[in-house]
Amino acid sequence: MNDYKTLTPAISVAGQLQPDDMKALAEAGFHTVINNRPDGEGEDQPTSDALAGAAAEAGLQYHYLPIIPGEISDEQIQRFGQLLTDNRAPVMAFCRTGNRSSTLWALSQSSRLDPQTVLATTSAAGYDLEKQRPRLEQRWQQGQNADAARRSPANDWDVLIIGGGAGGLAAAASLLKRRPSLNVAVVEPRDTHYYQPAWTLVGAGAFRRRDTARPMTQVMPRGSKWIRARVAGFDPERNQVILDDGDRLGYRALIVAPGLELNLDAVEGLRDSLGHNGVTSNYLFEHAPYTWECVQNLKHGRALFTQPPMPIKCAGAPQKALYLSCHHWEQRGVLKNIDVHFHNAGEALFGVADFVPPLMEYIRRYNATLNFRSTLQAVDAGHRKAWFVDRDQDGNAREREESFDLLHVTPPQKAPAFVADSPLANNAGWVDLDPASLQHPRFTNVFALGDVAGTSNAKTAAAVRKQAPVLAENLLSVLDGRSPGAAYDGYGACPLTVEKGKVILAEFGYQGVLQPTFPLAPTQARSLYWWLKAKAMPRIYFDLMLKGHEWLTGPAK
Ligand code: FAD
Ligand code: UQ1
Repeated sequence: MNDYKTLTPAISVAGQLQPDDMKALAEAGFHTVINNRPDGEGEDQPTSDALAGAAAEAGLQYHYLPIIPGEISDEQIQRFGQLLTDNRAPVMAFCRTGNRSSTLWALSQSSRLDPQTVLATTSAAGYDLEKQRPRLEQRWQQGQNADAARRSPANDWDVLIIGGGAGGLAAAASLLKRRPSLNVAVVEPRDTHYYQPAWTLVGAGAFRRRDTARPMTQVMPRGSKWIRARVAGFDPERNQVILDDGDRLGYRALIVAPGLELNLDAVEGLRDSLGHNGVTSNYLFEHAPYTWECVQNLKHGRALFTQPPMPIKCAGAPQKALYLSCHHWEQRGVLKNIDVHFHNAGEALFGVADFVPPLMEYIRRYNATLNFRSTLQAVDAGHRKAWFVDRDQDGNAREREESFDLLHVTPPQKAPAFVADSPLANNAGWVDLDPASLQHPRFTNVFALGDVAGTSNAKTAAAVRKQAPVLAENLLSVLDGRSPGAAYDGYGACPLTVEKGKVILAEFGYQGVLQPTFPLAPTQARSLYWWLKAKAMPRIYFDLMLKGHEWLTGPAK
C-alpha cells in the first residue's frame, strides 16, 4: 500500500489506493474510505465500483466524492465535512497524490479551525496548501461571524447535560462536588423526575407510585441550571446542541444522557391495548399500578410475560414481574389454576450464566413455561389475543397466536431518534463511546452515560452510580487539557425480586464478570437484599447518588 499521511487521529490521506489495500486499511484500524479521484482519470486506475466492493468485503464504509483538480465547489466541501461527521473515524481519504483530499479536509475544517492551524497540519503531512490561504481566511471569517450571531452569553456553558434522569443528574452532582464553580446546565423537558427501579414494586403492590415521582426542581443538583427544553440534534463540530425550536446552546463539554425510548409502535396494537383487559406494563409510570390490579383480580386463566430483543433497560425486570405475580398467586392458593408463560425474544433466562440455575429453581417452583426466541408482534386487548413470532435454532420463523387473561409487556426499546440520527451515534444508534473512559472517540469533549451509552454494560441506575464519578473525573481532565485517567469497569446490578420479600442481587461488569458488593454468596436469594431494593435503595438514589455522595464507588485509574 502507498504511504499514507495522518492529518489528525480522525483522518489520514493517501495517493491512489488499490482494491487490495482495503484489507490492510481495515487491519490498520480504519473504518471509512473516501475516494476523491474521478473514475477514468488515469490509465490503470481501478474503478470506484471495484474499490467499493473491496472496501465492503473488508468491512469498511466507502464513499465516492470525485473532485476535478482545481475545481472544488462549496457544496463538495460541505459534503466532505458531512462525510467526516457521519462516518466512523478514522477515515482514509485518497485521490491521485492525496493533494485534493487534504485540500478538501482543510477547507471543510476552515470555519472552525483558523488558517494557520489548518496549513500547519497539512504542511506537516507534506502538502503545501499555501495557495488556498485566501479561501481558508474567507471561510474562517464567515464561520466566526456565524458563531458570533448564534451565541449569546446566556447560552454558553462549561458543561451542558442532555437529560435530567438518573444519568444527567448524577453526573451534574459529581461534577459540581468536584468543582463547584463550574457553569453547568441540564436540558430536560419534563417537570417530573422518575425513580423507575421502583415501578417493578409498584406492579406488585409493594411501593406507592407517587413516591417514584419528584418535581424536577427538587432533584436538580444545587449549583446547576435547569433549562426546560427538548434537544432535537447535535452540532459537535461547533460545540452546540440544537433545541426543537431551532435555538442553539453552546458548551465546552457535553454530557449526553437522555435515556432510551420505549418503542410501543413496534408491537401492533400495543399502544391502544395497554391499560385494558389485562394488558399492562411496569415499564410505564401510567400502567404499573394496573399490573397490581390485574394480578390481584386474576384467580384462574393464562398469564403471559414478554421480553423483547436486547438491549433493554434493567434486563431482569420482565421476569421480576413474573416472579412477583406468581408469588402473590402462590400465597393466595390460586397459582395452580393459572397457566404462566414467559416469552423471551432472547436465548437465555439471564445474560450471566451464574444466575440461571437459582432463577430456574423459581421457574420450576412457579410452574412457568419458558418460550425462548419468541417475540411479541401484535396484541388485541379487545379479543384478549397476542401474536408471537417464534424462531427455531436455525432461525426459521413461525407465527403463533395465544389467548391471555393477563399480558405483561416489556416494550421493545431503542436509542432516541435524535441521537441515532446524529454524528455522535454508533452503528446501532447509541452514543459511540470508549467503554472505560466514557468519552466519545471523535468528539473528545463529548461524554455519555446511562441507558443511551453505546457500552455493553447492563442498562441500570446501578451502572449510572458507578459511571457518574468516572465521567466527572475524565470530563474535568479534558477541560483542563489532560487525557482521561479514570476507568469504568462495566458494573451494573439487577436486583431480581424472586419473591415478595427476597432478592437475588446480580452484580456484574463487562463480559459478565461477577462484582458482588457484599462478601456473601452472590446467587443466593436474600431478604436483606429485598430490604436494600425496597427500602434503602430509593434513599441511596435520591440522597446519595443524585447529590454527588459517591457511596461504595471510587473511579478506578
Ligand atoms: P432516564 O432516567 O430514563 O432519564 C432520561 C431523561 O432524559 C428523562 O428525564 C427524559 O425526559 C430526558 N430526555 C429524553 N429525551 C430528551 C431530549 N430530547 N432532550 C432533553 N432531555 C431528554 N435500574 C437499576 O439499577 N435497578 C433496578 O432494579 C431497575 N429496575 C428497573 C425497572 C423498570 C421497570 C425500569 C423501567 C427501569 C429499571 N431500571 C433499574 C433502569 C433505570 O431506571 C435506568 O437504567 C436509569 O433510569 C437510566 O438513567 P438515564 O439517565 O440514562 O435515563
Ligand atoms: C444500585 O446501585 C442502584 O442504583 C442506585 C440500583 O438502582 C436503583 C439498584 O437497583 C442496585 C441493586 C444497586 C446496587 C447497589 C448496591 C449498594 C449493592
